[in-house]
Amino acid sequence: SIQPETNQTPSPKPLPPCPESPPGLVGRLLIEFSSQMTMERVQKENPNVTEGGRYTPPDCRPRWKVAIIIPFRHRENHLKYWLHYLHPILRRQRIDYGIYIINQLGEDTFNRAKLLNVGYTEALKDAEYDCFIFSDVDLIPMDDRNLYHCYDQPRHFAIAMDKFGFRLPYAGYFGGVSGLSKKQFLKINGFPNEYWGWGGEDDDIYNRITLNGMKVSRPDVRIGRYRMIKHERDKHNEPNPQRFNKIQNTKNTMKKDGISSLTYKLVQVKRYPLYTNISVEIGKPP
Ligand code: UD2
Ligand code: MN
Repeated sequence: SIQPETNQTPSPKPLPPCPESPPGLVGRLLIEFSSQMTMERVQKENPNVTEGGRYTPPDCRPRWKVAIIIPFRHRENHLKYWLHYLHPILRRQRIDYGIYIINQLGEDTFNRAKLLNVGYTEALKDAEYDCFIFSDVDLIPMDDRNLYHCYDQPRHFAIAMDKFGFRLPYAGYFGGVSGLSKKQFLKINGFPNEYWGWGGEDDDIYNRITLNGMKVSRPDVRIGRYRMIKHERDKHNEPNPQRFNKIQNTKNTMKKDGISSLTYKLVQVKRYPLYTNISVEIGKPP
């Protein structure tokens, strides 16, 4: 007969929601950067990550779909450690995630916040993410209870870094690793595009959050600990002398300058086993 068959495949059992505190977390972790790291090794360690650096827990339904966005240029060695440590942590945390490396092409002045805006835009072309975590490539959490998903308020994850004596350097600090839901990100018009070079962009983002009536949420100080891989200041990322002035003006600039005004040239999207690399031209300071 040509009748379509019914009951061919039994529909899969609906998965239970992922637990709020995932079992199998280990707590405090030993993080070091002295052993040799190779991409081959990291790939072997993470066979269940799918192409482009995607993963979804097999045994539960995650509450968030998380794009992890990393601003990048010439930090291949740091990236290996980041992938080595983070993939297993995120898996234990039962996070549904994709890893996006946003690579600034050329040698003009670096622009971290603009790259993060690009990451937000490009990740959404890939999947319906509703949570965005923005991480430096050189920052590794020292505790897997620091859960990489979104919260009721914009989240600051990297609150206790080794380089700051494991304390928050100042109350309005929002650098290193932060996370916003799609809704929170759009509410602040994304991040500024006009901070070229080192510094200030994280303070501008903090201002956007508070000026829009939100407040920053943070983990417990014993859990929000991080190691930063030691490094020199990169070439073409000199401290931005305009940063002190600019962070006084967020209230006036944020409506015009942000995700609404973002322009860039997408050059290449390349999917590697453990991450997606997005290479872009973002221009240079005026
Ligand atoms: C601090 C903040 C960082 C940001 C920055 C000021 C910490 C731990 N982090 O980082 O979030 O606010 O100050 O802009 O305090 N990068 C490259 N290639 C480059 C330059 C930068 O990949 O040539 C990326 C990379 O992901 C790096 C990040 O940008 O981790 C921040 O730059 P940094 O590590 O040089 O600055 P740092 O450690 O002072
Ligand atoms: Mn750094």
